[in-house]
Amino acid sequence: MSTPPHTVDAFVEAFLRELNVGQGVSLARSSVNDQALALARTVRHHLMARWLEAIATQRRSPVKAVGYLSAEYLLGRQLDNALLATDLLDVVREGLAACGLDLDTLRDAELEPGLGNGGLGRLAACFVDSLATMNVPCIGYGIRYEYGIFRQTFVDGRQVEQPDTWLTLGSPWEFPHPESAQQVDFAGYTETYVDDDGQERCRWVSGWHVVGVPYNYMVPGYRNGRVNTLRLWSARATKEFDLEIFNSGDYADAVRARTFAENITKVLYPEDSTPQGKELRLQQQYFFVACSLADYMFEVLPRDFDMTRLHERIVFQLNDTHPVIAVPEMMRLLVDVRKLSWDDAWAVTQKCFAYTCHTLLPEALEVWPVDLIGRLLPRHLEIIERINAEFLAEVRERFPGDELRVRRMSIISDYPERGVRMAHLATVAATKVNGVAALHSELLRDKVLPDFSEMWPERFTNVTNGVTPRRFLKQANPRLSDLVTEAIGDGWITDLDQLQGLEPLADDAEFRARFRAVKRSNKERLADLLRRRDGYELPVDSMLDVMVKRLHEYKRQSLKLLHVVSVYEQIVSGRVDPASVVPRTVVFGAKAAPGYRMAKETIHAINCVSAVVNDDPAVKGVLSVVFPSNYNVTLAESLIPAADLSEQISLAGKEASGTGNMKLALNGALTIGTDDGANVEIRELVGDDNFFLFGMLEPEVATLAEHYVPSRCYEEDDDLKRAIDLLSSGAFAGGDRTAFEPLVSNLLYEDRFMALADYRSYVDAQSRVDAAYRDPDAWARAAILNVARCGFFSSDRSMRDYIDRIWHTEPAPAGE
Ligand code: B1H
Repeated sequence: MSTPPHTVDAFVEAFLRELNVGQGVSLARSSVNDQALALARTVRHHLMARWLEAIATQRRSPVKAVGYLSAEYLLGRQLDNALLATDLLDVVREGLAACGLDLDTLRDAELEPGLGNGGLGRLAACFVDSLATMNVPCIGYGIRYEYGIFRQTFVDGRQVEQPDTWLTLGSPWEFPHPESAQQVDFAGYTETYVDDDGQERCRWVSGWHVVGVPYNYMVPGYRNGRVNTLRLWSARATKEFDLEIFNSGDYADAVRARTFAENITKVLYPEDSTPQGKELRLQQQYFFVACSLADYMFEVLPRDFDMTRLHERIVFQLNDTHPVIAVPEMMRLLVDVRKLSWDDAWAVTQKCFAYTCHTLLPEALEVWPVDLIGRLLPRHLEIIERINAEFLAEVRERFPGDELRVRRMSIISDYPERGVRMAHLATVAATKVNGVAALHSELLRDKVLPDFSEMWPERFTNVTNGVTPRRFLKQANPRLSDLVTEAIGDGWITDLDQLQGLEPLADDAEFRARFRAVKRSNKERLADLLRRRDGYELPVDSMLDVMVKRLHEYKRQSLKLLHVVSVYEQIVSGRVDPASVVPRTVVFGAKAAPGYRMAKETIHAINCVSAVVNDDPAVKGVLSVVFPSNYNVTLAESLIPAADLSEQISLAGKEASGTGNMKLALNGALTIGTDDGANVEIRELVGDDNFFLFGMLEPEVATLAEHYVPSRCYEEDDDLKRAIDLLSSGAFAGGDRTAFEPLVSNLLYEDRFMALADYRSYVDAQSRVDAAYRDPDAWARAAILNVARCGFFSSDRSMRDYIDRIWHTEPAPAGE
């Protein structure tokens, strides 16, 4: 198969054929959806030949591959990415115009696959993009959720979740392969038996099973001809279920059984950082890793492959603890199925896994009840118990007589109930354990897993996160990309350090003027979108102050809200002359987990404040607050390029890394931020003068935590008191004084993430922001330096670090 020619005529011909033959409609009678599907299919043809080639080469060649195991991939729209990778943008725009069609309209018809919650899922998408661009063989394994992250709507300012029906009109980017389905067992019991050569062995007699059908997605590298694969699994009822329907008197019951099986991949858990002990979630986790390991070990590798050499062909990266059940699953496959000895199997398994931790919040470390694992995966529980027994024997040998340490380190905890600590299991099994930013990796070593890092210091490492410059600069910000390319050439697209070449231009007045014009036109583009999408009037002349991320108390959207209320209060009370205020538009974008009460209260408060502020003539032209609903990758691509100020204000020591912080800085926003996560590295690189630092440092946080009384901050700071009093006064809730009671009480009497303690420092830093923004030219200079100095945050660099420090893989021979 060959790649179609890169001409407008060839495109038009292929597009019309797809429309007529693929969709079965004429151009004249086709709907936008018909056209969008036909367009996608036409574009994907350009990647097809390369894809087949990459798959064939990988089967033939012995190059070690990366198996990225992730419960989430937040991919964003596929069409733009494919146009970029194939360099077809101009051809397609022109070809469609010749057919009387508009590319942007068709683009907007695509619903993004929202198969992730936030940063962790988007990181996985950036990583597979980078690996393809770097020509490194990788299979991304995950789950094809029928409903991805919920669609957020606001009703009376409150979040209401709607199902994300991204598949209803069909997804042209996926390729189902039912012939490669895998069976996945659950429940039942284990028994010993004597096999043919007289050996006593164990086997698992399962209670029920489902099949996993893989759906392949193309992961194109940037104009390098490589296409890797993302393989997402979908659960189906097995033939036995069908037979049951046939035989059963109770048809409805049998159909229910089918639904039960297919429920496994029905919906993404809309949780972020607070996993709940949901059985279905454990089923999802096991389902996808069981499919993935069997797929790689028994389908991708030759049938007779010597499994003692498995680590020469694959390394599985565990994206947080969600796929960690893969560890006992690999042991089961090697010992029970392939009949390796336990010791040989463990030696290989330990070389095949590496583990990335993404959190510092203790409640986000998954612990599965032993009872649940025993019921759902009885053989895996036995395997975990044996791994633990051998591990604890090693601990006792290293630290004789230290039974407290043994209890702290045990994979199985006793309290509050018997549970399997998945982070411990991962750490015991992994060749390497990494955090996602320098500070996070340090805290991970010293505070989260100190006993483990003492025992195995060489096992711990850091890989600072990164973001793909293709999607988040080249594609999302075409105007800035063009300006950069005109100045330094286009090598930055695959070698982001080249942005350093912009440094001298920060001192070039003409370049600064052009940079400012780009920012402004990005704001205009955003204003157009928000007008159509949410009915907001975005003042394009004001500072665009952006806080976009999942809603979580540790991220402290409430602190940002207190700042907004303070500014508003000072103007309406007459203490500050509006003419002296730097005009600002504050943009929030955030989804709250549906069961997260305080997060939802915060959303409600932001919307209520927004409604009053935007309607008050006293602050017109000076302060406005916009909160477009349903923040997702697509919206991020319009918002980030328009931002002036990036809010990264988590309590120090709580945000593992952050990646929005990188995207915003790379697009020329200045950061106001705490000394947390990757902010630390951003500040080091861009320089103190080009970053607004505030707030306690992590050690201060740890000290204050011992005696923190938030209400004292309220009593002692007059501006804070006025802001909180105004919030409680009913002024933003039609006179209802109880409207924000849960939020306000939480801040005054609990404030686990110390928003009030950092308030003074934060508003002072905001005054420095205002002062800096008054000099637009100096601001532009600082913004350009942010762009020039953020090359480090390319996910290509992250991948290089994983390769050097963890995977030890190589790029595939090109075009073999
Ligand atoms: C991150 C998660 C997460 N850390 C549980 N942990 C989830 C945990 O559905 N769940 O149960 C979902 C997500 N997500 C984020 O990962 C960190 O908070 C960010 O700081 C980090 O940048 C990102 C990528 O490393």
